[in-house]
Amino acid sequence: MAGMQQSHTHDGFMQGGMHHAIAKGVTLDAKTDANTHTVTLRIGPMNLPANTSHMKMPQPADLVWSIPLTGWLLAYHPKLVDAAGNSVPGTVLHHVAFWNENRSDFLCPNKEEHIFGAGGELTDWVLIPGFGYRVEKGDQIRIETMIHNPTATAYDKAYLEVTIPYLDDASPAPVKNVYPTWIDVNTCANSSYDLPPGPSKKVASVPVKYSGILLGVGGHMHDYGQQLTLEVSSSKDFSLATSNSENSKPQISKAEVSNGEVTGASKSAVAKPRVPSAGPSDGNVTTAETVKVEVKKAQVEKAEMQTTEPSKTAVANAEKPKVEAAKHEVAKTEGSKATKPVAVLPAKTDAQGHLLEIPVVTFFQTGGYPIAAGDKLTVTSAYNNPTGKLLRDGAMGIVVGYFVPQDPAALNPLRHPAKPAPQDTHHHDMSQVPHDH
Ligand SMILES: [Cu+2]
Repeated sequence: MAGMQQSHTHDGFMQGGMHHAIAKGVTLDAKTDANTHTVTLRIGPMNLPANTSHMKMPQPADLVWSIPLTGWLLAYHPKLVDAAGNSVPGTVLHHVAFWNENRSDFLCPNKEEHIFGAGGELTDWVLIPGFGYRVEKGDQIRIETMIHNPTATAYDKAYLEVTIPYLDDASPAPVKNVYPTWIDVNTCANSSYDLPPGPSKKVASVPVKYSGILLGVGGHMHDYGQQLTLEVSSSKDFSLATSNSENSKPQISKAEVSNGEVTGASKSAVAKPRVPSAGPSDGNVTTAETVKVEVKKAQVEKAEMQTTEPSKTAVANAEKPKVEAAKHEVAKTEGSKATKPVAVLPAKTDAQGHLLEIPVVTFFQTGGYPIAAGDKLTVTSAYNNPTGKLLRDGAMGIVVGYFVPQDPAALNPLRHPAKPAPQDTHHHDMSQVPHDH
């Protein structure tokens, strides 16, 4: 039937290597309201029997949203509802990931650009005034959805709804391009990793090839997640980094966070970045750096998984997660590199360790967190798995940020034609494909 024509399954980076039965009849409905400049995506219906792991749960096939406009997507507001519109708890969403098949990721060019993601925490990606994600009409956005139900309540006909405000090219206010930044403890490979019992930490670094600023970061973890940490290593002999590393003092002191939104005074006292073209109020391009946009394998340094003491700063069961500043500016130095904390994101979980929320920390109020070409971003993912068992593909640790390049054109060459969709009938076991035509 028609629904199957729209869907196809890649070995996506979120669920690559895992083989799930395909849930029947899950479709994507996209409504564009030109008056309110809002797209509403609705994925469903999904049936969620109680106490069912993601491996046992039939999963929606990948769905493709064809972008209906040329302009900018400004924010992503996800929620789960049932057929009657009642709220369904976010914890049944294992994760959802939006990938632009027409662009390569700037940190991991082997991947598609990951434009939006959410898990049980249902992070609400708020609008950042003056910034948006550039899309062109016809861009193919592949949507991977994975569900599970760790609760004792069954949910029938649940829908994932994502509301996306946009501006099109006819809009009077120009918008600066912002790029999703996906810093994964599994580097540029599939995001899932095996979660050992007890406390564990996984660390990885990725080099950045472009100078610019981070406007904010959030994160994605699974159940039993405790904390994500992002650090930047600046090369002292890089002129931009040198000036910044001496001036910027990120102090994210106890911003109150609710529903993923920083509601209190976020005192991220980051020094004004010396990134002339990337500041929100300055559109002049004064420096054009040499940009290499070769789509090569990203050079990624991977750290071994190691079991360690539980992080003292994790406040996994606190009523309100506090975004605490790391106590020192320079955590460590290695050769000419100085490592500085960018953000600490403590996970909020329920009494059983199910993930409820990961905070979002924003820097745009203070001009953004400066990143220089050649810097290295390091992400650390801390878990505490109380089940006593190794959980296969049980964990993810991803810090997701918004990056504004110093040279707005630098990332344009990452655009490319979408790969043709594979024919499902040739690649998949037909027993897992609905035969409802
Ligand atoms: Cu995930």
